[in-house]
Amino acid sequence: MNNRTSMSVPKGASTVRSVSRRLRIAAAVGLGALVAGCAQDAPQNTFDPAGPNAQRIQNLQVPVFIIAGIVGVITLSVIAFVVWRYRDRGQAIPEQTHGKPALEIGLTILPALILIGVAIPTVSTVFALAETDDTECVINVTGQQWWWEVDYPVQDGCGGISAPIVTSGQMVLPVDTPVLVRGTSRDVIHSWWIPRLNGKRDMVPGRVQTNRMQADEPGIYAGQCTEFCGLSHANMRMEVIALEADDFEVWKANQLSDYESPTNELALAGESTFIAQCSRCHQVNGLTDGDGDPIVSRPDLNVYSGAAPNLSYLMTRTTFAGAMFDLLTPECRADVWEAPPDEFGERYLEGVTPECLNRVQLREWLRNSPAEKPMYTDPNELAATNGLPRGMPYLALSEGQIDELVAYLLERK
Ligand code: HEC
Ligand SMILES: [Cu+2]
Repeated sequence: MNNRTSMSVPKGASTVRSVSRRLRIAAAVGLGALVAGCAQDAPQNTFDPAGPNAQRIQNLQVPVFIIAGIVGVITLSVIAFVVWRYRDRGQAIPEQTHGKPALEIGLTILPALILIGVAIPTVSTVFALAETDDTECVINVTGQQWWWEVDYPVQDGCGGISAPIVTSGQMVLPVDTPVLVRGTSRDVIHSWWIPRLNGKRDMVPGRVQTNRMQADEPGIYAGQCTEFCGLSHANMRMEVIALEADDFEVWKANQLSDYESPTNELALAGESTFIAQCSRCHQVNGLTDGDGDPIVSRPDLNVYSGAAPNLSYLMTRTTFAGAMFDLLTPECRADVWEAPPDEFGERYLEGVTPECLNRVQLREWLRNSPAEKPMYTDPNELAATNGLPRGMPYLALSEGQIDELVAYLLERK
């Protein structure tokens, strides 16, 4: 007994020291994470709204956070005080009592009032966020493992769209315009989330869910799939690109421009290689065969989800493969990301120039895409997907074919 007491003193002291050290480390890490999370240049900062829907969420989450914080601090302080003040010092057990109606009723009514105070703005915000009546433009998104297809149906909205536009990874929209996003999925449940523009919206196979997008300023608004959707879930990203109205007109015109035949020999060889190796999955609008007949891709027969990105204007976007990789070199990418709002449109519309193309990454992708973006944990899984690949398969291309394909793709804008 004596022995144990005398030993427990130094041991207890060192435990207290190491606990307080751990607490200090935890506090430092926590504070660091908080500061990093709130940094203005964090592209997915939900506390930095850039459009009316995100602003509504902000107007709700800040007061709720403060109320919850105050309640939390009071509750924890009272607990700490009681634990310390009435700790066991060998005193007699106090007289046991039962029931204190005033306190019980009071402590029921008070939290109920607080919850009602939080519920009223919460419910009204939920309804306000679901509002899409004022939208002026329709853009569809379809999730699949592991990228988003974005398409623009023919409409008078968005300044008028005369033929369907299909792209991937980046949703381009006019600034200051409320846009109706209609979303669904071709395989499993995904979730569309652009934190600076709006809350999350699950995209469910067989359903169409809506989300209102509106950006106050030109620029890039990053997001990522937020519903676990399989192996490469973490690599399923997306970006909303907001452009001034006149820049948006230029973008639209580019997306509907006629097919341009390759301008040099390498790219011409690339066209044939593309037809032989890629066109069964990837559409390039306006591409024709020897007889002048249009070449129509059949991803429905060749990919499990039934779709592959449209590559007609690949070089008008700045990322690829579910916005996982940059089509731009780091310097050129920084140029676009850091452009001030009034210069952003011009930079973005330049697209990918030969000097700016991230050749290394694009070549890696063509060399062996499943090695770049994990698509199967086990190749036997192919049996589970009807023998069709999920994502882009390994195609055993030669370095020469890759040279040709890069030259060909570089002109797709
Ligand atoms: C069996 C179908 C299939 C074939 C054949 C195929 N791909 Fe793909 N490819 C895909 C799918 C599916 C994706 C989307 C993968 C992802 O992002 O996870 C993709 C993505 C891409 C992307 C990124 C596009 C974007 O906007 O994100 C490029 C570039 C590409 N493929 C080029 C090629 C080229 C060049 C060939 C021919 C050598 C080719 N692919 C052959 C299915 C295919
Ligand atoms: Cu997903």
